[in-house]
Amino acid sequence: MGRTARNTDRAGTLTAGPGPFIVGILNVTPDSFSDGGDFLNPEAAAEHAATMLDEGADVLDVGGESTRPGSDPVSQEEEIRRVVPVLERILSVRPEAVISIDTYRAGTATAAIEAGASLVNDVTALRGDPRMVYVIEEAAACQVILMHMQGEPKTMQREPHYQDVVREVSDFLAERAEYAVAAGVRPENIIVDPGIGFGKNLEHNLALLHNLDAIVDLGFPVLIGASRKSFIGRITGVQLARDRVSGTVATTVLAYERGATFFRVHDVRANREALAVAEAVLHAPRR
Ligand code: HH2
Repeated sequence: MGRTARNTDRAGTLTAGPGPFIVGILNVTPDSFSDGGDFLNPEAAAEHAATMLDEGADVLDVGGESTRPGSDPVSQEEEIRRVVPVLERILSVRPEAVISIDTYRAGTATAAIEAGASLVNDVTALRGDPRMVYVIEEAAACQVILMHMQGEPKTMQREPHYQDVVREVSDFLAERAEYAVAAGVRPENIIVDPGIGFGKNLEHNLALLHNLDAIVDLGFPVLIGASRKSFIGRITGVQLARDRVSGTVATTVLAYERGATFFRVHDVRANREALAVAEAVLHAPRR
């Protein structure tokens, strides 16, 4: 059996359990906001991947283009050149790894699926490349993360504006999920994400986290990607992104209590431990 088939079989059962699932971030980029340049070479990337798996990551999200505010896009060729050797390397040493590809380009997703990825993390929610929905639909067991973003990375933080951020984000995600299903994507393969920090100011991020039930009520598993983001620095005063672990853990626990089940994080161990404690408390009997 080929690697794709094996991984997609496993991906099909990934969300069958209740979670929570930790998605470890692996940025193969020179310019990501907190770990840019750390894992550009496939060996260093595979080593970090193995550490995250050992610390309890359920999925590894591999990205070859930074989407931080103000970032510039790279070409599809460059993106593929960055991520495919890393996927191959990880799967050669850890064949059990479940890998997500963080891309909005159909060509990159196809190359990554061929190399063994079984999830596609699309920050444009299938708007970035009209062929993407068919890539997902054809790889029948491939899961897709549909994320909300207002604007595009280059300019999205200039003046994000909403009448009602919670309603607008949940309506958008409902519409994108409907679009995917109409094109043949299986509903059970869809994960939705409010896109913390993507065209949102502090107040917008807090409103989404506090009212997460509106997104959970859409009926799809919800992913939260708040790890080390600048709104945590705004609240805590912690300047260095890699030092924002405690603030990140607070978002993980609160979002889990509100029904999110996927957590895209840099610091796997801290978030895994916090979730274990949160799960234990939430499963204790109530009187
Ligand atoms: N955030 C980032 C990138 N991809 N994908 C989803 N689904 N949700 C997110 O919140 C999300 C995401 C940005 O974080 P990071 O990968 O650490 O940085 P960069 O975009 O600079 O590589």
